[in-house]
Amino acid sequence: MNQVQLPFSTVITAEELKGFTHYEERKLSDMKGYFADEEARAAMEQSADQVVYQVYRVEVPPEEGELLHCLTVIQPGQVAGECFMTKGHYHLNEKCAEIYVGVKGKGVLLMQKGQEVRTIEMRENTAAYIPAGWGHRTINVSADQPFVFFSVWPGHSGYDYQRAVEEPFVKRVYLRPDGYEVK
Ligand code: S6P
Ligand code: ZN
Repeated sequence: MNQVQLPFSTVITAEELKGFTHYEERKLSDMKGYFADEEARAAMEQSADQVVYQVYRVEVPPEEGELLHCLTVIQPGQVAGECFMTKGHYHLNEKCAEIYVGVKGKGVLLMQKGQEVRTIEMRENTAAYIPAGWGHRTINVSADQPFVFFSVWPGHSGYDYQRAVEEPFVKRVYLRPDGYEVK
């Protein structure tokens, strides 16, 4: 039976989602195999197991008709020049789209469907639409500021992280003296 969902609100800030009920963080040690230079990642983890990104979310039933939402904070940093990023995933339900809204900083939203790859640069107030069926990952392209964004997606989307491992994103994002490069 569906949980009774009463109206509620949270407050989006540049640091966290005030009123969040669940917090998750991904450190360098959780990102084994995700960066191109695995040796560099392992060496960084040994010297300091930095937080790469944090996710603040509110408990909502993961069911059709509900809207899951959260705030992601990606810290500034690079592994051998490759910018800190999320693991990235597909949604199990290929009919579920997603919306990202930039809150602070500068990021790149990388999307992939088959051989097709698209990127959207995100800043504060950018509202980006991830169509159903596209794998998605976000990358912080600032040298020194966190990249923060808010996401909303259908409750029955599900997650497929394994697919993003088996069909890895074909583009990577590197910090450059004059900005960033997607290659
Ligand atoms: C969920 C949405 C985001 C990510 C978050 C962390 O559908 O796309 O909230 O979960 O940015 O990324 P990842 O790839 O570790 O889930
Ligand atoms: Zn998603």
